[in-house]
Amino acid sequence: MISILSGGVGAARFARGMSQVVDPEEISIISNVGDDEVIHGLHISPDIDTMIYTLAGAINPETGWGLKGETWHTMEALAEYDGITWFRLGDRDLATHLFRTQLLTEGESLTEITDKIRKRWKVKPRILPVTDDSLKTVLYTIVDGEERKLSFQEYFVQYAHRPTISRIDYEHLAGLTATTSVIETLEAAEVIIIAPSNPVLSIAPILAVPGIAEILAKNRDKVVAISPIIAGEAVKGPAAKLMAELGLGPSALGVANYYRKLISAIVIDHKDSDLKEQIELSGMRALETDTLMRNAPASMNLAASTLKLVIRDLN
Ligand code: FO1
Repeated sequence: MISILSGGVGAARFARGMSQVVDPEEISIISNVGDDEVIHGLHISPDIDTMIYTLAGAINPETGWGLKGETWHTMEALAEYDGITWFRLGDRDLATHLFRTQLLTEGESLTEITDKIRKRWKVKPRILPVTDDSLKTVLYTIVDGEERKLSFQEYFVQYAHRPTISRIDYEHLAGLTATTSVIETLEAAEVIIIAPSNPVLSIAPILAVPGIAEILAKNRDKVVAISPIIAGEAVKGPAAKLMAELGLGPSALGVANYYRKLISAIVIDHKDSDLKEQIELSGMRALETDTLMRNAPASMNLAASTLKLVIRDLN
């Protein structure tokens, strides 16, 4: 059984590769929900939807989010009202948000609803939101000498991750719990993989949920991460910029150090071979491979190499 701690686009491409190298029913994806947002009264779960659409082969390949062949009539009509259109919801994608919101209103949990959405798209790996409670990532920036709080999607989409970030926090942590399915799944996992997602934006909210980091630390020999940073740059999004702003070191070494207490091994790109020795001196094994998932075979290769690394460690 393989568990993958996941953010959005990078994690989804990796999970697609993994589901081609092992039985997809052996895979459980533990999804970040810190990016979730309510817009137009609709509950949007971007990381869950990106994962489901990617595994279903329905993702828009250009953006990495939303559906391919999507139409935008609703957004066009909304623009006529001067409504909120900076967060673009495609016509067919809207059905997912309407469905999720309706069932949440009727009292179903995000875990139950995610499973229904997964089945509608005939996706085999289980997709588990890390919590059914509300968990919100918020980012702080300084504007005119004053701290200003941004929601995740305001930072990421509305301001195109341009603001300099001084700190990141998670709202509603008090009293929040991981779901029983997540705890049981992680406890039973033979291998736990931290996907090549943004460590501070996508993985940190999962690790902030009480109990999760403890399970990883306890099973450190089974936990491996894949660096989303190659040669000091993020493949997509602001991972390198944010890690630099937060003083964490925008490199595969920075990623390894960030996860040090939780992982026994890390997969890095060939381009970062000069960092291998330093990572290994910090007490982790490092495997060099091609980590850029430019197409489906590249995702499969990365998944296979990652598995080999942990399985060799376990034997
Ligand atoms: N990302 C954008 O850059 N612009 C958008 O308008 C946008 C809309 C959107 C709608 C539904 C959805 O599931 C995801 C969407 N994303 C959009 C992507 C998303 O907000 C981020 O990529 C993730 O939250 C980061 O993991």
